[in-house]
Amino acid sequence: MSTTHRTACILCSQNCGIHIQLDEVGQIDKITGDPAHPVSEGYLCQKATRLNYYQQQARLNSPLRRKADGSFEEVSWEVAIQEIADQLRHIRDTHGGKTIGYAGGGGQGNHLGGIYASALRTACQTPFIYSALAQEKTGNFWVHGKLFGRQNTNYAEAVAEAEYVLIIGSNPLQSHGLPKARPTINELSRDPKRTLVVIDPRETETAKKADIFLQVKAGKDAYLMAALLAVILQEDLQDKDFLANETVGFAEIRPHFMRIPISEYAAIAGIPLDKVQQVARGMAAAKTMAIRSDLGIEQSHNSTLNAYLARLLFLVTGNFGKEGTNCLHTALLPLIGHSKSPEEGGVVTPVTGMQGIGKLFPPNILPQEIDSDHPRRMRALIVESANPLSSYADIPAQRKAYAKLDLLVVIDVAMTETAQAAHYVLPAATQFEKLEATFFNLEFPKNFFHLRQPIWPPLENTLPEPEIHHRLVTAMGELPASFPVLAAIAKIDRRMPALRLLPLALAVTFAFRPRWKKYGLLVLKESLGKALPGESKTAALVWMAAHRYAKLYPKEVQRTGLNAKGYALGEALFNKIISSPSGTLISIHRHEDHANLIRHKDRKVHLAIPELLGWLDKLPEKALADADTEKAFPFNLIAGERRSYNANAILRNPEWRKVDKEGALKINPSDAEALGIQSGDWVICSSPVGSIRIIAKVTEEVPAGLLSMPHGYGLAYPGEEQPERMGALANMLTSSEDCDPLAKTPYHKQVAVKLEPLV
Ligand SMILES: Nc1nc2c(c(=O)[nH]1)N[C@H]1C(S)=C(S)[C@@H](COP(=O)(O)OP(=O)(O)OC[C@H]3O[C@@H](n4cnc5c(=O)[nH]c(N)nc54)[C@H](O)[C@@H]3O)O[C@H]1N2
Ligand SMILES: Nc1nc2c(c(=O)[nH]1)N[C@H]1C(S)=C(S)[C@@H](COP(=O)(O)OP(=O)(O)OC[C@H]3O[C@@H](n4cnc5c(=O)[nH]c(N)nc54)[C@H](O)[C@@H]3O)O[C@H]1N2
Ligand code: SF4
Ligand SMILES: [Mo]
Repeated sequence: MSTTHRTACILCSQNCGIHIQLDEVGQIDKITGDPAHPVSEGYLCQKATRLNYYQQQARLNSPLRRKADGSFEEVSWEVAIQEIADQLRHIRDTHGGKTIGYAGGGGQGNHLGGIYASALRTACQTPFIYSALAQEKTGNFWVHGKLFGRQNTNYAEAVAEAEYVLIIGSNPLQSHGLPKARPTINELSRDPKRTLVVIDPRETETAKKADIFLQVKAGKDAYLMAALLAVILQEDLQDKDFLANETVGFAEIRPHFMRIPISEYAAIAGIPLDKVQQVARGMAAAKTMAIRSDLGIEQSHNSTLNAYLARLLFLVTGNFGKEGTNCLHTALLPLIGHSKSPEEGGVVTPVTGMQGIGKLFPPNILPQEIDSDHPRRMRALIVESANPLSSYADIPAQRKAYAKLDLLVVIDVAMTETAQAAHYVLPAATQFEKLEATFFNLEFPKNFFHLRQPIWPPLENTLPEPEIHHRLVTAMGELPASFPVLAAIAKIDRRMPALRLLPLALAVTFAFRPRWKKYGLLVLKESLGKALPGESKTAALVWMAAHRYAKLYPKEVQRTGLNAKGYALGEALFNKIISSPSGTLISIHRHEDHANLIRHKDRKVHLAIPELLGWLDKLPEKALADADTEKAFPFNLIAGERRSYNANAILRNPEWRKVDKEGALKINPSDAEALGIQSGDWVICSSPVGSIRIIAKVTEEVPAGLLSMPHGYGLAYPGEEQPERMGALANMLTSSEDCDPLAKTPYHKQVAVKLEPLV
């Protein structure tokens, strides 16, 4: 008999709700959109229908240990866990916890494991989480800390409602990044009363839908955004009421824009002056405006400054906190934290002295943190649900550095490039074999959460990550494996939650065993978790999060239809979540309360960021410096475009791709002609770091001098004999040092390369 299961797509942060239909033998028959999902409402893109290539891929199914000759041998879980735990304890006790690093923690569909990993990090005494987010969003987070008071404030963009929409450095028709991206953009494009402006150096699918397309010179967005702001302020078009009532610091920022030579900056950005004026005036005049930005300005020159300027554009025009604009949102559990600056006593890394942003550290400094003579260089690295040797910058430098680690542990579902370099590889259950969720619930005014039940049991000899972390912590001697008394109390507690027996029992336990308190999440998993129905043990975390959220936002939670108060509201929210297989609303906010989400004490936006205003003032000098360095490697490569058939490094079997199997390098016809290259030719693309072989596609989509290759290609797969069918790894070309001075986010969108035909 066939069965249908409700879950979510795990290939991008939208996590669209899906139905997976299984045939009689339990294999995937059909994948369709789930109309009951509160945000995606049945929407799907072409990638989701290929999820069988995730669940049915060549899997890891035994812990592996590296032998002296470099090959791997299978070992039991007991042996692997004890040996890893002993080594971690030894490194911690000999060199200090700060010589241990943790990388990854969750991709596009799985965040529970990474949160349970906090217990392992506590046992290791390390504050160092290296994350993919710290190679894209940390510049934004730093700016949010200054503007809104905390680095873990974030905003939703009302692209579906706004009258005027500016998309800068993003291609939602391919990458999504907003709910139901394709119909949303198509509707906006068709509506004569609304305006879509796209800023991109490439004529993308989204740019083709734009009313106004500003084909900016790659890496020059800071000049363009500064010019847009300068037009608004020099023509006195700013929203004076909003600035007076809801912000502070406008008088400080204004002079920096009043002196900007608009036509010069427009010329540097490659945009005619009248277009700059048209867009600036259009934004100022629009009743509502939303701005959506992404990697095109984050993994790009002036990254952190870009983040600031993009936000100032909606702030000075008063498009913040109102319907149809950019609005802060809440989160069931924030994905990130807030790091103190080094001056305030915030932790910095031993070798490079890098500060945390949002409690995260940037992958770009990893090679230097490891490959060093510093006594507190990194000696152990635990990689979970990430593949640094494909997705972090500068694979050659990383490879060299990882060889110097005393311990590299990889927790993954597949034999990745990073796993191949590890001392131990631990096989995880897939995201459809365990309870899972993401904290990509980033919406306003209505926010939601989707807890997904497993469809299959874990493949034999694999484990869900929370179990792996618990076993490691236990083997390190930090915590028992189980808590029978608490588990018994939890059973009663679930029958009569109003008595609050479990919180009381936990408080008493931690009073007698203070050491256990810092592992509270694991204790909760083994007590409350065991009393939850089905395979929901790790929902203990969601229980905690639901109580926290209901306490912080009681009215907003009640508006979703829950008639309870205080502790009972937390219970009601938790029950709503675990009994909603398609996901459910967790809050309904009101725009009139929006200012409460600003974390500065005065509930105002603090516009002035002196560090970035200083950076803005120096842009003219930077333009001159850039002009000198563009000779030896004459092309500018966009190293990591989102296309129809790439999904980060999640799907490894190249068969999953229906088109663009080799992951072509796009090149303008004039450049192709000058080099004697035609579509389908193989070329060598080199940077100062390394070189790749890649197939060329001649297209007007990129202007002369610009090249574009996809992200997520070049992954090894068992049985795949022809390496060219897998495409090329973009990060063979990127340098770990080519990054933003403040956030250390890589310049993946501006990699200087040269090209030669392959003969
Ligand atoms: N199909 C697919 N979708 C995905 C993913 C995937 O792997 N595949 N990954 C997901 C993830 S993790 C992320 S972070 C998002 C990223 O989503 P996006 O940021 O939208 O995707 P990208 O294609 O990397 O880059 C966006 C755009 O930046 C443009 N760009 C390049 N250089 C510049 C520049 O100098 N200035 C400006 N203004 N634009 C520039 C590129 O031409 C491109 O159109 O996508 C998510 N969605
Ligand atoms: N040059 C260049 N580099 C880039 C980018 C670019 O545009 N250009 N984009 C960057 C961006 S925005 C991002 S987000 C990163 C993404 O890069 P990563 O953070 O490395 O994440 P993924 O590519 O999603 O890889 C996820 C890994 O998780 C594994 N996995 C899947 N399910 C599970 C599971 O349930 N448990 C465990 N333990 N493992 C699992 C997969 O097999 C895969 O190896 O890449 C970045 N790298
Ligand atoms: S890849 Fe497509 S179907 Fe999957 S979550 Fe993203 S937008 Fe939805
Ligand atoms: Mo990303």
